[in-house]
Amino acid sequence: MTTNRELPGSLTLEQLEQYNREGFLVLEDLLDNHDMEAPRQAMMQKVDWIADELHADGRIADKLEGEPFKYRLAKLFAELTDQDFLKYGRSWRDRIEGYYRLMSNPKILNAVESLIGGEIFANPVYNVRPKVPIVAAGAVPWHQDKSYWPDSSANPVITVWISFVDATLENGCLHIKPRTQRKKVLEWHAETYTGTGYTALHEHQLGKSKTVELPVKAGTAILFNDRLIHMSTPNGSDHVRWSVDLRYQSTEQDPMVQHGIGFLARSSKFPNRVATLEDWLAERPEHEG
Ligand SMILES: O=C(O)CCC(=O)C(=O)O
Repeated sequence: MTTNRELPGSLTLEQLEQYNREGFLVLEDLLDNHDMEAPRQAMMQKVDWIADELHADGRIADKLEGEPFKYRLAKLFAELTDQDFLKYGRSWRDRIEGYYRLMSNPKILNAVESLIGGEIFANPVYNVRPKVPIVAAGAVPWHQDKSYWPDSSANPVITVWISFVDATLENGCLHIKPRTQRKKVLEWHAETYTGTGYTALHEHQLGKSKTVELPVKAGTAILFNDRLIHMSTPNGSDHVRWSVDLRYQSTEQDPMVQHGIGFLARSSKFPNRVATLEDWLAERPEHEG
């Protein structure tokens, strides 16, 4: 492994080269249990709220409080429909402390710094994804993320996708098309299969590019940019495929306020302006000191 101490951030030269050539990079075990604890608590808090509501509405008899993280949400909805689930959204973007802790995690920011430098803005588009077996919208069609913000000048936007349980072929891990990050943004359509309006590409637009399946252990991060073509398959398991996809860009770029309020996550030029938890909870993109 070549290490080069002159390089900013935590990635090695080989990792940078792999990212630049293939358009993605897998960082095995980037996060440990300690890093994952606060965001996992945030996910469990939301599941508590959902269980309380379903119980109060008489939809479930048991809130299944003792069920492990991996199973509880799947079991809560086992006798309900995917429409019941989609009431809570196909992915979640709540402002709960654990998500700020995750998005500000230095291990993540160090890796991102290698790609875009040390002035880092956390893009407003971040998703907590509880991919539940019964919900068709858990599977995401082939797409480029850029199709969700075609008019934004922000480039590149880096996705950091992190699994919170082992992501497997059975529970619907990520699949990507290497080297497609250099493609222009392809014409997309809204899929009709899940009814939730994912942007999607037709099979014929994928050309002959090969597919790489990315089963990964919990705590592993997959980095890619917003032109790389990717998808995920349905969850055929008995548990939830929990993951998050976070996004980062350089501070000079369009903050994409039409998608929400992101925040200044790291700055060596203006360290006092980095958003605190309180700023983030109040939807302030920077700390005003
Ligand atoms: O997590 C998934 O299943 C899909 C993620 C995705 O499409 C994304 O991060 O852009």
